[in-house]
Amino acid sequence: MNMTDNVKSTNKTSEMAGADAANKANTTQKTEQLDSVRDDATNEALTTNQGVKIADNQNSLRAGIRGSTLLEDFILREKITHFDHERIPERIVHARGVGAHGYFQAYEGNERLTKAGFLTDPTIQTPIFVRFSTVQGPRGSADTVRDIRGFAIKFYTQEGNFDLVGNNAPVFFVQDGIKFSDFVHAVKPEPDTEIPTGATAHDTFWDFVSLVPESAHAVIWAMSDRAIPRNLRSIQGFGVHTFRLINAEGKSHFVKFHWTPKQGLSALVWDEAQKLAGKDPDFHRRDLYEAIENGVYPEWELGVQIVEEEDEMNFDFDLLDPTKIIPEELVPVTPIGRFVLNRNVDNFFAETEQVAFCPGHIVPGIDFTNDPLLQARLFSYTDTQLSRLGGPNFHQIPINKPVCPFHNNQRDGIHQHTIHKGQASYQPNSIDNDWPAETPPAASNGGFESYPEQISGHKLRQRSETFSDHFSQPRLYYKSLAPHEQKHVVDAYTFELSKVQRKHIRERQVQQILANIDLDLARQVGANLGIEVPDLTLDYKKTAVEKSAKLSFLAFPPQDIQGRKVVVLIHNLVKSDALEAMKNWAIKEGVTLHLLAPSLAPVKDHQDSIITADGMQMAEPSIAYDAVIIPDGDNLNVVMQDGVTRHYLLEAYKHLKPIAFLGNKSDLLEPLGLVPDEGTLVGDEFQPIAEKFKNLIMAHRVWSREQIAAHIPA
Ligand code: HDE
Repeated sequence: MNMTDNVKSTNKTSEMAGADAANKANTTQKTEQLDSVRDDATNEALTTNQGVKIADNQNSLRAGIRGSTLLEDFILREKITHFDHERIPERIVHARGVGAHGYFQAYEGNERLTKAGFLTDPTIQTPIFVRFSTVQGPRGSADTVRDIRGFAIKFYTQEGNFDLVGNNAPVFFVQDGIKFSDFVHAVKPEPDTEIPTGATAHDTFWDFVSLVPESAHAVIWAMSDRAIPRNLRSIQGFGVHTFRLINAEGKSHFVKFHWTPKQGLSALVWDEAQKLAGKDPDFHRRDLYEAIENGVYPEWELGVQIVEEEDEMNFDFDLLDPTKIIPEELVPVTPIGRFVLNRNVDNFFAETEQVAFCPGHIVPGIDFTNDPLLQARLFSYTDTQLSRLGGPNFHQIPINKPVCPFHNNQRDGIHQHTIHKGQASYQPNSIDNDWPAETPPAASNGGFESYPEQISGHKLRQRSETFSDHFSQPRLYYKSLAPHEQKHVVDAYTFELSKVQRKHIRERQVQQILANIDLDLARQVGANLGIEVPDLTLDYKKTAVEKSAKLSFLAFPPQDIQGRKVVVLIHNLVKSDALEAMKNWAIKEGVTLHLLAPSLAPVKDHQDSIITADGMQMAEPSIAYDAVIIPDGDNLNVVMQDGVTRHYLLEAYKHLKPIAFLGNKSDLLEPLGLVPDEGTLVGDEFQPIAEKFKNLIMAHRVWSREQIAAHIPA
């Protein structure tokens, strides 16, 4: 195949990821991908929902050719009635989401912790369904807003469904479920105007959190890079609450669940996040979908922090307090398994929208603790499905159905799918020999038994004194970040609070919350907002850990650059020889390479051969890519007069992306007022700089450029 043919065959899906993906991509034509996969597409008659064949699907039944429509038209009525009810209430929180299927596989040696079969048998691949979400925005809101991400996993185990309904932050905004609806009302769009969509930068949110110091820890996570992830493949997940694992001998350990992406952690820069919200509101869901379609299967390692029961009270915070982490210096994370997402949904509504998670879905070998937030969640999730999915039978919807058998005496109700047979729908019964019968608890495969925790005390509405330190851990978080991450936190508080109309709310947040977290943080934000921070000598509580390595992104570098996206800006007279080397490199590294031209008009290379572009620069902005390559060409100086191309380069530079100039053309930066630096590579050919380029992409951003980039207009 000559070079030009090769380039011609490039399309959006053909340059993809790793050996697997390369094979897959080579055999998958774009046209095939566009083919429908519905199973009734041939030889099936169009019918009503009652199975009646439809003779005319174009015209309603009329009284005369120009007469009124007849109420009798059962086909029209059925069709419209169904359509009228196609939308169901969206989730009150976490409405915007995207899901995918995959599997979980346990590592060896977990028996000492739990008897749960899916966690102890490393030969089983347990099917899972994961749904990622934002919290604040409605179902149609943008993906890249600043928000905590939900990360819910349904494990379809042989002992029943286990739902790990977590977030990408390890702490929550309130300590007690009775405050949840107050928090959500404050964070949601304000009730009088329904503004803002998908944002916390408004008065009611900051009013609430500045009055509720227990929120300080979750808020600082939300003000950090954690809340603007680059994609959903590179976020960590946390179970937040302390749970129990129970082994076959009935011994309990406290655990906190963590899951960490093999891809490493990475974030957008705030300017990118805001622009993407307009230019590609589906940025995260598109990325996840494309990665899975292209065989770049995202993977996480599931781990637990394990605390012996007798150590429960040995920390300077309460294990039951969901606003606290256990620093990994005190209790490291023990890996217990891994999971992979390898299949996209066939139908968004049926799967992603109808999936119903509930922290109360657990299996023998796992149990709850008395965390007052968790206890309230156990009620809320099933309750919310009653209005969202229309009744108590939502477990019969295919995406929610256990894969193991389930039998009981629950009957009827809205949307009952099962035709139950027989007379006895109660227990005990003698008519059916008492079936279905109870299963006593056992070391394995037994019935569920709650951990017999001893409980005593008075009935009261009171929070334990051990829940009262609200500032040590946000301080720990801030102190543990790298300098550039700390700066992003300062910028985020500044941006958000600048949008708050009421001065007293801004002041309260800076003077009473931030000053208690860290005076330096408060002063920086205060200086930006014109708020004085008094010279306080705060009585900082001394804690066992003052800095924790595993809180910064720097602790989670990627192992490779699989699934990253690199753009090549092609143009007329481009020296296309270099494209071959780039293409081979992209396949080897599992990188998506997109050739973008100034327009969709055919591009002719230096040998007058046509190169097919994957898209045009205006429609596929640099914010959607990880790095940029400018190949050489005799027309380059003319191309660089174009506003779109200039902006392309300017933005890529501002957003700290690696840029490679072939033909040693880094002087193209000069007219834009930009200076070459360690993130701008030059070379005659691509091959000699390929390894350096890879390393820059691995580092994700050229952080050393950040100070200079701040002076570039957005
Ligand atoms: Fe949720 N939460 N939540 N939440 N939550 C819901 O359930 C709730 C909390 C989380 O992709 C709702 O089915 C209460 C913590 C995720 O479908 C609702 C409290 C954490 C998702 C609900 C909390 C979460 C939800 C809305 C405090 C992290 C999306 C629709 C007592 C550990 C799941 C639904 C999906 C969804 C209630 C606090 C995570 C209303 C009452 C803490 C990831 O039931």
